[in-house]
Amino acid sequence: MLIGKPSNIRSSEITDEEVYRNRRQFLKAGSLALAATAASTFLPGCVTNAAESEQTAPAAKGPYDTTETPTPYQAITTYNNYYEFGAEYSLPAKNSKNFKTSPWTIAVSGMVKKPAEYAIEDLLKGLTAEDRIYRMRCVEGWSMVIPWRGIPLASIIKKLEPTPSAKFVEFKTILAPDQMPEQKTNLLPWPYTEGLRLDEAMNPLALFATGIYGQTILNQNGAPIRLVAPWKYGFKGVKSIVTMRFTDIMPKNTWAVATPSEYGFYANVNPNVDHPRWTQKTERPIGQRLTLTQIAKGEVPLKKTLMFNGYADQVASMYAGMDLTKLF
Ligand SMILES: Nc1nc2c(c(=O)[nH]1)N[C@H]1C(S)=C(S)[C@@H](COP(=O)(O)O)O[C@H]1N2
Ligand SMILES: [Mo]
Repeated sequence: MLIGKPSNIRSSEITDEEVYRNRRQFLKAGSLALAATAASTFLPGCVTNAAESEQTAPAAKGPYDTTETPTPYQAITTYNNYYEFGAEYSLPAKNSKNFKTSPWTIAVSGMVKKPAEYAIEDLLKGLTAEDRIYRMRCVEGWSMVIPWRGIPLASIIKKLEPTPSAKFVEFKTILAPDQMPEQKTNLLPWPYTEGLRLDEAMNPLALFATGIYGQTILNQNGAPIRLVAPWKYGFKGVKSIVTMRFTDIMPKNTWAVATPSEYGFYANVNPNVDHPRWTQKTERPIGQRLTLTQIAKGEVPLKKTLMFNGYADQVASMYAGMDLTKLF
């Protein structure tokens, strides 16, 4: 998400990414060449390399997994959108280091039979986390492939027993200005708020994620628990959730409140509906390996964005008859 023009941010952000990719390429090329000539020599340069690739990408196994190559763990954990910790992609990893995620409670309220303030352990007790490799697409035009570990949101909601009148569920991020520097400013209306229609929340794709690459989710990615709805733009994925409220009125989500002409409630990934200031037809995968020529020429390969981010088979029926150019 972004307030200014993407071009304002892109140049600096691309530089960081490219410096990183470039360095990896040199490390890799260097270690391979050395390994070929002196196979038994200890290579100090490779230590960093090994540490960086410690998290090996899992292979697609389940029916919901994409077979696309996961984005490197390093990129997933250093290129983040989490405005509470800074409005630049590199800042959340730096500014969220001391964020306290335990003890953690989630307050459940509204049209539900089991409202309570739950310790996260109690809310998740008896439920099984699953590994899912999902494509993720940000409204700003970048994408990642993330191996999540998470609890299907449907199983949490079933346990809470919404009443028949509940049509939506609203989620809020923690309000902790003492720990989240940007919450002391009016960069956005705090706390960050998102919502789903109840049928969307019950869709088997929706997760409450607690891990990435089989590791406990890091603070910059929304620890201890965040929403993942891969057919929607990234901003729906509200992080560090402390409330779930069941309601019959469509929740007012943060970005739709902040910039209603640009962002709506549904936020379904849709290559046919441009953002008022830029296209949604293509996307730029983060962490892709570029050649030095591509870097020099600033040619970043783009991918075609798919309707519902490629999840049409699982989700399109939920929007039958809706005008998605108006309900964006
Ligand atoms: N609380 C909170 N949640 C948030 C955001 C935010 O600024 N604050 N940014 C959103 C946006 S725009 C995106 S693209 C995703 C990015 O998640 P990631 O950094 O784990 O990739 O988080 C979403 N969740
Ligand atoms: Mo985003």
